[in-house]
Amino acid sequence: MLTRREMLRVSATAAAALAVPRIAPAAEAKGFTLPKLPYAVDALEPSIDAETMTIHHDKHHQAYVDNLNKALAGQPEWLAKPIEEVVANYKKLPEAIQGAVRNNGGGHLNHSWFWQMMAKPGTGGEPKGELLKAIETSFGTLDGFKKEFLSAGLTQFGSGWAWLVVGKEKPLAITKSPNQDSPLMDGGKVLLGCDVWEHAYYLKYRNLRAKYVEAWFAVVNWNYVSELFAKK
Ligand code: MN3
Repeated sequence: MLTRREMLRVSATAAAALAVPRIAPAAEAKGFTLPKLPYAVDALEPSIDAETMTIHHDKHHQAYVDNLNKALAGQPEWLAKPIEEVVANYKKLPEAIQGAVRNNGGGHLNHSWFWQMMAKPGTGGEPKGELLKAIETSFGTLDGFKKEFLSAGLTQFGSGWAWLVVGKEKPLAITKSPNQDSPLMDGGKVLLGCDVWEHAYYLKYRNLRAKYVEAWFAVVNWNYVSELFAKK
């Protein structure tokens, strides 16, 4: 049996809950969330199998998001910033959390780009116009680009990424980075990135990273790369 005082408290709480919908104010930082894939998990087959896509997106990318939110739990103003801003400025954070934000913020940003930089085979278009001109000026031909990009992916020792970025001497340049480091951390402008961590290919390609990157070229979303290039 509830005492009269307890009953009053219970009903007062219930009334308050009814009267005041508990909606968090817009300014309250909720942290980062996992973006939805822009296609079905099997859309990029045969280049990328559905199981790899599912684990890569639902588990690996989710973990970067969760760990980034944990690392920034005491920094609500940082939780409200665009992820690009967090990654570009992580060295302004307290030293104790810089490493976690570098790894997990980089992971969140790189993967958020990566999903959009791919498209169902036959739907991503081909480089044309100004982008094609820039590729030819920088690498001779589209095949020249692919060769150099593949080489960056293969010579990245251990986990990391191969990147196509806006160049300094030529219009475009190819770089690579270890772990989840992002060219944005050094002010680079990213146009295309390929995840060469084993988690991106090992289920299907085992140790054959070259086979994965070659197959990956068939699902590059050149339409998206062109949009980024136009905004560079
Ligand atoms: Mn990955």
